[in-house]
Amino acid sequence: MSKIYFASDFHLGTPSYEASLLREKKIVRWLTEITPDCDQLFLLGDVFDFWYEYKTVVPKYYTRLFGKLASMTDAGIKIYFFKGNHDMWTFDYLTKEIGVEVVDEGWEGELHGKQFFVHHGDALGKGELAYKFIRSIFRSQLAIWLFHRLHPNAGIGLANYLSRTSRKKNSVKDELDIPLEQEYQYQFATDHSQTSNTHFYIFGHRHKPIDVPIGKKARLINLGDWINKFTYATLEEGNVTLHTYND
Ligand SMILES: [Mn+2]
Repeated sequence: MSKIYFASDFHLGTPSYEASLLREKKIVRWLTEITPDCDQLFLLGDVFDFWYEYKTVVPKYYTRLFGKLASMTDAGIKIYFFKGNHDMWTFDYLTKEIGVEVVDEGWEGELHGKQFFVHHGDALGKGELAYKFIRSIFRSQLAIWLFHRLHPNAGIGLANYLSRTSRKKNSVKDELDIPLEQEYQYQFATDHSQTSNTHFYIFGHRHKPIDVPIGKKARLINLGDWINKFTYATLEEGNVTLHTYND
């Protein structure tokens, strides 16, 4: 029986080259294990702690992950690669070389007869106006054009610095044990479900594994992360469940 898999927030590249490489190998072991029954794979963003591709240059890391993902797409597995806030500068390299479909914002559609709303999970809903403003600048053609002008050693150095700063800020937020009703992803799904027939809201970004009902017929799932939680979700026979990978 084929399954659909969801995972998010690997943040490869952090906190150090060595630690990231160990996690990358673990991710690849997981991908090898799921390949026999994996029909589609949704990677919900922040796969990389930083990603940027120049016209002729990409960061010189992640060969194991790329090789594994390429062999999966070669075998006919559909892979969606969502842009997170750490790897929004994903252009056509991953599509061309690895064969994944890059998703710019969110994905809505039917899977196994159920309606899905899938998103990295940042910049949803009404709040976070300052963040949304910065996000739109970073995603602008002008920012991309300017970054393209920098030598990769300078550009990637700067970006790694910015990425680290952003993660420190976010990881403080992660630790906050705020009540569910105050989680903006929960608020967003609750509002959204009033006027839609969505069954499953699947998000990453918060690094906080969550599986809760939204109203009477929907559920919100946050995928957690692969920094220290190693959590992922599966869709099997119309039902989504959260799992932890232990190897
Ligand atoms: Mn994120």
